[in-house]
Amino acid sequence: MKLGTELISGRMVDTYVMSAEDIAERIRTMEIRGAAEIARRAAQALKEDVDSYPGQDLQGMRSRLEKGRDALLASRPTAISLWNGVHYVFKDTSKLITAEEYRTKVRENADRFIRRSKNALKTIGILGANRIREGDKVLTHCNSKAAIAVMAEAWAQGKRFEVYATESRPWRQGVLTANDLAKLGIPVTIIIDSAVRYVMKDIDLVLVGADTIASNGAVINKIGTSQVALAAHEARVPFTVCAETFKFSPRTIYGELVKIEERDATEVVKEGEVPPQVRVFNPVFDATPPEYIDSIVTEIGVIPPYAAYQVIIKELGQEFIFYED
Ligand code: RUB
Repeated sequence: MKLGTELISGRMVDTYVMSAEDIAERIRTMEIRGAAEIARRAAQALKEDVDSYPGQDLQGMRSRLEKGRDALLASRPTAISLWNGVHYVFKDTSKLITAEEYRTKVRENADRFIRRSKNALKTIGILGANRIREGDKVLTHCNSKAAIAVMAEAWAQGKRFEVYATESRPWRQGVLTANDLAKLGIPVTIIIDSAVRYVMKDIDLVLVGADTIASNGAVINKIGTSQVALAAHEARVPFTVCAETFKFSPRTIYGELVKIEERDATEVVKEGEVPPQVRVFNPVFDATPPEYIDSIVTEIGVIPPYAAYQVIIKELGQEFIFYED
């Protein structure tokens, strides 16, 4: 959609809705969702913005990208993968002096981030599949592509098992999960979120994804995950998280608390369904403490949650944290 015209490099140029801002809006409204997917789409959007920027004005190019970056970062506050992805795109760009160098670097960074993230998903599938045994009953919560990759790989290897998928109110991502699994031929049963403890006695393994993993090993994922973990702990069912290393949060090393997104009341109750004095609280994610987590399947191996700090330092690195050198 054309927005108007703008003076760029001394000439009037038609301007269009910035693709990064457009993608940010689609992320905010959850048209694009899932922690890894939003990060990859954000990186792709920044690459497209730098590609479509007309002219060779480095300052203008930087400002355009930074505007897109800010919109993307503001779109959903909890998933650190989004933050890691966006910052990865700007890695080593601050000292570049020509627009072409900047464009090339942004492109390379974005491509590398997307490639690494997609490869990580495949490796997680292969490593995680070892955790599923013939005849297992697996329970999953929400819709995690990483958890689904594990189940898909185990199924492709010929293991036969079945899955319980929680509905995951209010967005009902469990319906997406059930569809994804059904397409692969995996038997799946949807349960409402409050049925988790009731079915847990029959479950052999819990597999969930993550939006953020803190330096102390706590896993932040879809609201209700910590209740699933508690029920699994009580029933001595291994609770396994499937997450690429871009889900680990360098920011938590500096003591920062993970911001839990709260969304609109109308996602929980329809307008007019309750009188105006009734408050609705709609937190979207929660934190599962490391003591309830058996292991985290990453692309660099299956690790205990307590290894989170080492993963952050080794994989994401100090210089990455301070990308603005
Ligand atoms: C999705 C959710 C997923 C994680 C991991 O929440 O909590 O479990 O994002 O997903 P929402 P993936 O629907 O609010 O984005 O493994 O696909 O990255």
